[in-house]
Amino acid sequence: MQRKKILPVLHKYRAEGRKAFAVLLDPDKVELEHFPAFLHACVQNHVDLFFVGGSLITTYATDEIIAAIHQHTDLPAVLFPGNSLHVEASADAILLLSLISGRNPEFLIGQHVIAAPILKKSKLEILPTGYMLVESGRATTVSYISNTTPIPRDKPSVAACTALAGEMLGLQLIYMDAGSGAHLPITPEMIAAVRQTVDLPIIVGGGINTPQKAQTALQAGADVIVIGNGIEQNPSLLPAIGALMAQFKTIEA
Ligand code: 1GP
Repeated sequence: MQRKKILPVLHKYRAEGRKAFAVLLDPDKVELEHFPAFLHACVQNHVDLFFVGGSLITTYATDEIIAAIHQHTDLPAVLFPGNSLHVEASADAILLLSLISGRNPEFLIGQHVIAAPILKKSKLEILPTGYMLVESGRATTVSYISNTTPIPRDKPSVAACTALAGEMLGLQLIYMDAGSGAHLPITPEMIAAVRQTVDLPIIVGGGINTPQKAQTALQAGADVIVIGNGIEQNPSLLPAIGALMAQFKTIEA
């Protein structure tokens, strides 16, 4: 994916039956010394875009990470913010996340009001995203920080109705997230239920740490898979997922 508007590219991919691979970069975990080599490996292994951020950031090296992405790749850097402090204008786009699985007004609209004038001044592509947190077998940082209850993992219809409401409200993407480092990824049944209910591109992440789990999510209807922890803990996962993505691109493009 060249540096161009992201939403039209995701729609084009979806129309062509292609899938996208996003690597989540947690600014607290990126080692800048080894980062260029990692970025080159991402380019070689069919990564389409980077998500940068998380619900809690302590190092504030996001600008350096984005600069390195732009220096070493042509891939877009998309902010995955935890709150309005996490806006970084040098990125290409921002997932403007409304936490529609929760009932905390601060993450449905509050932080957005604070960020809106800053975003308006920036050149960031705004990606209005219905963010749905799904129970994953243990408490996650995002659930704790956002003070919201995830959707029970065995309730696909709750997820489907939540995504449908998000689509009706005009959101442009759905992000189904089990949370970073989730023990259990989102079930294919839940992904399929959302896929059958909305036309929007669907991003799926949280706990995808094997090619099989990635394939399951993609075959259930994910348009974009997001992997963070899995690659941090097991570098050989990157080429394994790259090989999987190559299959999807070759077979279905
Ligand atoms: C978390 O979806 C992302 O918000 C990625 O999760 O770190 O578990 O891959 P992992």
